[in-house]
Amino acid sequence: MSTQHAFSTFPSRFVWGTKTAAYQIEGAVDVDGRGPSIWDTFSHRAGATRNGDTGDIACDHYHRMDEDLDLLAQLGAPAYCFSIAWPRVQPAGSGSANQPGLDFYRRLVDGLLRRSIVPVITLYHWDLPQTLEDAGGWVSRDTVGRFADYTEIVAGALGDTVNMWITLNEPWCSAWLGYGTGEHAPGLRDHGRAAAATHHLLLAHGESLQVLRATIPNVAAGIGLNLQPIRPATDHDEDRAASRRVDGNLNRLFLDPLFKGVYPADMLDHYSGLAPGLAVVADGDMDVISRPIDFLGVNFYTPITVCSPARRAEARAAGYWIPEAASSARVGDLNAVQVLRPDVTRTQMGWEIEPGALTEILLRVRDEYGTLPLYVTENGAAFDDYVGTDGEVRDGERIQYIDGHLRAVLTAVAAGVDVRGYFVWSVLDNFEWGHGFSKRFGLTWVDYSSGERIPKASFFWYQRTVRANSLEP
Ligand code: IFM
Repeated sequence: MSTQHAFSTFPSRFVWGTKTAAYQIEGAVDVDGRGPSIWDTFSHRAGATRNGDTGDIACDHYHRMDEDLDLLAQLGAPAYCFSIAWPRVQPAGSGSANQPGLDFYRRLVDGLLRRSIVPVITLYHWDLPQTLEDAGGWVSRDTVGRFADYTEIVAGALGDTVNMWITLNEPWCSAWLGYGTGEHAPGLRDHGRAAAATHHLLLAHGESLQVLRATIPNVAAGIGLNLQPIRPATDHDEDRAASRRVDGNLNRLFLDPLFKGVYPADMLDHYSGLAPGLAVVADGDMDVISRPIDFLGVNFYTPITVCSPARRAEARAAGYWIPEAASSARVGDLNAVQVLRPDVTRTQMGWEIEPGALTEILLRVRDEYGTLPLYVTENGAAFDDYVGTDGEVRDGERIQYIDGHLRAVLTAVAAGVDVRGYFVWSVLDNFEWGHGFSKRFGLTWVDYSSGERIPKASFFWYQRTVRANSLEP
């Protein structure tokens, strides 16, 4: 066997998949008893999203489910991860189930199984029922109990045929973009509330985990985190301290409680003056949060480089770009500024492409948090795709991006990390939150006026890769 061949072939039981989220694709927001979510409210607020786009129709997946299932079958990736819209199942976030909502997901699961595709469920991908937000949302401890009840309903309805469950997708985004920077629903800008939301989300994960275990024999349950290596712009102590703070907020604030049962001391200290902040932690909570999980989902897109605000001039002199807008939306009160490397290719999101950073994060999770099965539950890229005059979408940059990151996965596997699978974000172009429909992440082009789906070149490339279980040299 040649070195090249050994290096580009994946483990024999490697799970290939794609992933979507309910609000980004389903549309049909007022159909069959679905209640409003925080994203319905937020996206209809003037100026909240690019061009005022909303998920009212999105990819109309709710009505085009069969067509999308056939598309997934054509793709041939044996797993598909989708999220359940909580307000479809419990329109006001509590009380009895809305049967038509559950029926929709039953049809989806059955349709996947008929096509020999393994369903993977995310219980929460950001669409909190608006009624719960009106009562305090994730800042309120009460939402934790509501999430456990909702888990019980969904697990009871679908647990007979679905084995792999993700409790929360990227709780950092729910807490810090939703309650901290205001870029996401519900659009609040209050770091004290973001810290409290962080805790309640993690607690909800732990309670949900227990419900899943009690309801589904042999369940495989985990959580999906957006993890990013954070680099200091220079070796200067102040830049290193800034990068450590951002790492604390983005990575350790979630990894430490989940795996070590404690919040990082520097983050506790940093947020101690905020109300309600992490003062909401009660006795016993950390035991709930650190209940063992069966796998960790790693969502990875890009690394981040930061400098201390006092050292912008030095960072510029070192060659970094510091656009005014890049200041600190993401790294808000952390006394750090995001800087951009000028010599790096970016996606349409402006995100630096560095596949090696995925290897780095996978190794770090193993080295600092222990060996457990890992799945890359999201990875992909937005580019400025277009349909050519011949009707084809030639997205070579996306192929290159995914190929590079798959090679990064193989490097981690070769280093002994237990990476069990990889899910492309996403199978369809879809509603990219605050960016509306302006960013296309799909393996499939979606014409938002007609609903037509056109598989891109990356779709056929991924199809070949999955079939071969290896990368083309
Ligand atoms: O579209 C999102 C997804 O909902 C969560 N993870 C990142 C993706 C790309 O921004």
